[in-house]
Amino acid sequence: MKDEFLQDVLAGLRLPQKALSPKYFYDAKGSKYFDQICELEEYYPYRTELSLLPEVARELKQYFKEKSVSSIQLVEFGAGSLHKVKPVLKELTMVTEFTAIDISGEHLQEASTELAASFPKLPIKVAQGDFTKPIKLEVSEATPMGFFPGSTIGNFDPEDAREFLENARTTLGEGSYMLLGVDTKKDQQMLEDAYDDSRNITARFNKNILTRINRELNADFELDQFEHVASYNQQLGRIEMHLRSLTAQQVQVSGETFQFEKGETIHTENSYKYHPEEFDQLATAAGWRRECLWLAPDGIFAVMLLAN
Ligand code: AVJ
Repeated sequence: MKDEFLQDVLAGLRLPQKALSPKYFYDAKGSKYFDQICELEEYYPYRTELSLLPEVARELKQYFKEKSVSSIQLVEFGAGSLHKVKPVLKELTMVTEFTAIDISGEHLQEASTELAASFPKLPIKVAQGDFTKPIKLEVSEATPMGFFPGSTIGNFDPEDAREFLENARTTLGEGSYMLLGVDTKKDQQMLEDAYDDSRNITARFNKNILTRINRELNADFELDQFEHVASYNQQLGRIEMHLRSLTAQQVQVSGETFQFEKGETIHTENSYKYHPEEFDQLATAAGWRRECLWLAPDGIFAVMLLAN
């Protein structure tokens, strides 16, 4: 696991456009920073989706009643703090089991203990694994429904997003459903403010990946020699986060030397934004059909139900 982290980091820093995978943001400290991001006024995706979910879940309950679906196995992909599943479980009473899949075990174990306290009768399982690949679920009579909130799908390039949706369809199987949160295209300033907040929490979140590399991979990044950059790439429909070198400098990682020019960046994250119709095309290409769409006021965030 650690070796994989090292290999990924070395490979990323050898690229002409240096890059690191955003999945490495989430060590204990990074997960805490992300929770703080979710509290920010500027970071609209978290609160907007959270306020949509009770209504979504009430309507889903009606929808499944009409379809005579009486029990649901809910499967959260890339589960972190498990905040989002609570309003769903509260309203969608036909959920008879809950499985959370994620790569980072610690944070999730803690969160699942807390969830169990709120839903003492619900069987809760935690599965550690790569949720982007097909996974073997335990056999169940209940109808599987995937849950992928927070616009986490925005971290994938569209082609990888399609592949993820296809793999999720394999994991969940025939007759399953998928409930997804997708961030939408909107005013550029609003997008950029969400990823470059005035309290600099996102900057700290971004730079924390260097702290983690220093600690875990024997590196010597100097944090104050890099600055946080977040900008909307209109052409590609994505927010890009980078760490920009303020000087010409050298950095050692596990004995290998990396050269930075002044102004050169490490690309740390993409966060794709989709018009709902654009996303429909992606879902269709992955073998799903979109059944329902819930839009937040002014269309600033979308929740969708896909069926298979
Ligand atoms: C967890 C991927 C949904 O892209 O909005 C938040 C991560 N990065 N602020 C996002 C993130 C900077 C977030 N996702």
